[in-house]
Amino acid sequence: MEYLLSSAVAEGFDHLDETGSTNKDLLAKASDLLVPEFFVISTDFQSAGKGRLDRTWEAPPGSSIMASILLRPRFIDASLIGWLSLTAALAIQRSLMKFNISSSVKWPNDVLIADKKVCGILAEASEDLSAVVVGFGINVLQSQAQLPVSNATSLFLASPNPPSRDELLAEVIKNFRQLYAALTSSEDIEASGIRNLALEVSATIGQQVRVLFPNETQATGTAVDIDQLGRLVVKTESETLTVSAGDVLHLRNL
Ligand code: BT5
Repeated sequence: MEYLLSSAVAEGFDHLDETGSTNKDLLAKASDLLVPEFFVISTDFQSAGKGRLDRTWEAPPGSSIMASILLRPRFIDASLIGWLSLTAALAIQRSLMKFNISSSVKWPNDVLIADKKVCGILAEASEDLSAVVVGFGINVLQSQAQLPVSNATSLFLASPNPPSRDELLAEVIKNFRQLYAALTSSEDIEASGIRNLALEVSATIGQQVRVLFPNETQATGTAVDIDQLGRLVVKTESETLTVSAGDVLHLRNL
C-alpha cells in the first residue's frame, strides 16, 4: 500500500513491508544527526513489535498502522517522555474524531474506544539522548479473532466507515506536529494547553483504579489528576500517590 498522504506531511518517510520493530529501526537511524525531526518509519508487519516493560505488540500483516516518529527535543527527561506519550495519544484521539470516531486516552499510553484498547504508544529515548522515538500501533482492520487480547478493538470493529491507513496516519502526523509544537514552544506544560487537553479526554480521571507498580506492589484508589510532570495522582483511603510508571486497571471494567 502507498502512503502518499502520510509521506507528504512527514520530513522523510520510509515504509517497510516488514521489519522487527519500527521503534528499533528509527532509534538506529537517529544516530545519524542529519536525519530530521518528523522522519517517520512505518510498516505492514512487525516480527518483534515492542510494548512497555518487554511486552510485545502484535498485529497480522497489513492489518494496522505501526509507525514511529523521530523527535529531537532540547532536553530529555522522564517527564518529557511521559508527556510525549500522552501528546501522541491526544493526536491520535483528535485524528479519530476527524473521522467521527470517539475515543479517550487511558493513562499513560493507550487510546480506547468504548473502553477497549485500539492503540498503544511507546516513547523511547536514544542512548546518547539525541533523540526520542514515539511509536504507535493502531488497530485498523482486525477482526475480533485477530486481536491478541479480549479488551482490544479495531477501527473496523468500532466504526461503520473507518478511514484508510494512509488517511489516518497522515492526520496523526499533522496533529502530532501541531501538539508537539505547542508542547515544546510554550513556557511550561500549563501554557502549552497539553495538560488540560489530556485531562479533558482522559478515560482514567475520575475512575476507581488499581495501579500495578513495576516492583509488583499495587494500590487502589480514585484517579484524580495528571500533575505537571505527567504523573497520575491517585487518592487511596490513606494517602495521595503520584504515579510515574506502572499499569493502571480501570476497576469498572473488571
Ligand atoms: C503498548 O505497550 O501498548 C505500546 C505498544 C507500542 C507499539 C508500537 S507499534 C510501532 C512501534 N514499534 C514498536 O516496536 N512498538 C511501537 P503496553 O502498554 O506495554 O501494552 C502491551 C500489551 O498490549 C501486550 O502485553 C498485550 O496485552 C496488548 N497488546 C498487544 N498487541 C495488541 C494489539 N494489537 N491491540 C491491543 N492490545 C495489544
